[in-house]
Amino acid sequence: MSDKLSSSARKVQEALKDKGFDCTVTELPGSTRTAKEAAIAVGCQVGQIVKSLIFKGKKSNTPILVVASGSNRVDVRKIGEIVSESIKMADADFVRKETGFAIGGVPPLGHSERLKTFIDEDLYEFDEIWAAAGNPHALFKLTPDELVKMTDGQIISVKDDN
Ligand code: 5CA
Repeated sequence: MSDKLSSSARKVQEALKDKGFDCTVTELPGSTRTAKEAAIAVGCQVGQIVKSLIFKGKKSNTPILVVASGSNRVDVRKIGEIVSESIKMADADFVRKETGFAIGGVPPLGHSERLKTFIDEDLYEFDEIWAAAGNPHALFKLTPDELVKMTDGQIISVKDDN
């Protein structure tokens, strides 16, 4: 029941409901702080975990959300080419400010501001995937199509092949 969720997870559950998604946030006893821990907690492959990573333009400071498969390392050069600016990983304070959530629980929706978003094409290898839901114990299950709809992101290759 959503009234048993902690406030950070409830924020995500409400964002899902407001946007018309029939996804249920679950808070688990074990840690879901990392993609590996999250995969163990729900019994799926690491690749099925959606990492919601915040980057920023080195000059503009524009926040960029990359939702990546848990088994992929993001190649910042690929994203940088598309946005025509070098980007770097954001620090914890920037993540908190731009999303309203702390690292380890950043969800793909429900942020303070709308974020320019890129989606890892490899997530389409799976019928079902799992995303963070506000804190390092909360997840929800969704489909890649739902992820695209809820983020309005662009599907690209983000994987660092090196
Ligand atoms: N709940 C899990 C599974 S959904 C989760 O949020 N995983 S995550 O990968 O999306 O978020 C953790 C990510 O935050 C790490 O992969 C790492 O890229 C990033 N991160 C961890 N520590 C820091 C830090 N100090 N500064 C910036 N980014 C960090």
